Parts: sequence; structure tokens; C-alpha cells
Amino acid sequence: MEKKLIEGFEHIRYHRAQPSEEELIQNSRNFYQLMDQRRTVREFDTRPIPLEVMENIILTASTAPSGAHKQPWTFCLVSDPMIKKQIRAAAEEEEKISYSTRMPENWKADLKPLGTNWEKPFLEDAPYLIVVFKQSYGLSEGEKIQHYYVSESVGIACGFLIAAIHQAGLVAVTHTPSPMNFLSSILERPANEKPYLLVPVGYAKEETYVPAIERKKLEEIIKSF
Ligand code: IYR
Repeated sequence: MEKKLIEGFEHIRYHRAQPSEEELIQNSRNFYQLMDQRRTVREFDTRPIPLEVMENIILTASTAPSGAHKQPWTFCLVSDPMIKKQIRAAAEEEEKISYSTRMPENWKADLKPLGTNWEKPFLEDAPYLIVVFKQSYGLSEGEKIQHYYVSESVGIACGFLIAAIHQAGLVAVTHTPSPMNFLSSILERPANEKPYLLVPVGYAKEETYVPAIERKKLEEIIKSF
């Protein structure tokens, strides 16, 4: 490996094949077409998933860039049916209050086409729940470690996570029960970690339907200068 000291810090030579223009077009088109098939799915088959698949998906998420490379994330991987049951009960308790009193009418109207409600059977049906925690600061031998751009870093990692789940052939729903501090106590997380996103993962249920919604056209999302 070619190495170089830059300002006293070891660097390694960056190697990556440089695709031709045709290859760039093909690669970008293929990945777009793959990702455009991703849908949020809320109905899961209970069929188990090999642990290695989940580990690879989480490793992929951990390749995300992060502020000062502090990697301010923890991925709790839950398959224990008793813990899933506890998480479902606590989430539904909050969601029941949210849907009945916390969420304004226009919010509920916006969700109507998606068919969501306070019931969350996917929290028990999905073989795995990935609960992503953001670390406001790090801890090493009792010392606090400064973290930077924590929400941005963990958000990017979650994007990678969702892409990896889809690429593997599985489905997920990005669930954000609110408030979700119950996840800290159920999963016994330390004070430097805050729940960020709850992602049930599994095979889609055999016959399931997703809302017939469309994505914004390129002209609506791009402004070229
Ligand atoms: N957290 C609630 C409500 C909800 C909110 C949004 I914004 C969504 O896109 C979907 C659901 C729930 O999970 O049902």
C-alpha cells in the first residue's frame, strides 16, 4: 500500500477505477432504477432473515461520512420477541395519544392516503427492528468526546441503511414514534445516546399493497445554475 505522511498523519493512496462516460451513464441509471423500486412497506412476513444480512446492512450504513469521522451512531438490532412486544406496546401507547389528540387535523389528512394509524403490528411481525441512536457525544474511558454534525451524520447513515436494505431485497418502514424516549429505557441506552429512527426490516408480506403515489419529476426538484 502506498503511504504518505501529510502534516504528520498517515495517508494512503486513493485508488478507484475511473469509468468511461458510457459506464458512468449506465452505472447511475442502473442505481437510480434500483432505488426507484424502493417503497416503504408496512406489512411484513415473519420469515426469519440470516443474521449476516443484517450485519452487512449495518456495516453498509456505517460507511456513511460523519463529522470529523466520529461515527456518532449505535444500531440496536432487535430480534427478541419479548423486546419487540415491549417496543410495540410502548409505541402504540404514544401513537394512540398522537393520533387522537396530538396531531392536528391537517397532518392526519396528509397521512390518510398512506393508510397509517396508531396500530403498529410491524413492530412484532418484522423479524428484525433496527433502532438507530445518535450519540450527542462519545465516551471513551469515562472521557467525553466531542461529536459534530450529529443529526446530519446519522441521517446520512440512515439513508445508506435504507438503500442497503432495499438492495438486499428486503423492505423497511422508517418509523418515528413520537416521543420515542421509551426506546432508551427498553434498550438500556446510556445518556449520550438519543433515539433517532426505528426501522423494522424483513420480507414484504406475500400479498401487500402500497399507496399509488408518485415521486416529484426532475424539473420540480432540480434548479440548474
Ligand atoms: N409517527 C406516526 C405518524 C406518521 C407521521 C408521518 I410525517 C408519516 O409520514 C407517517 C406516520 C406513525 O408512525 O404512524
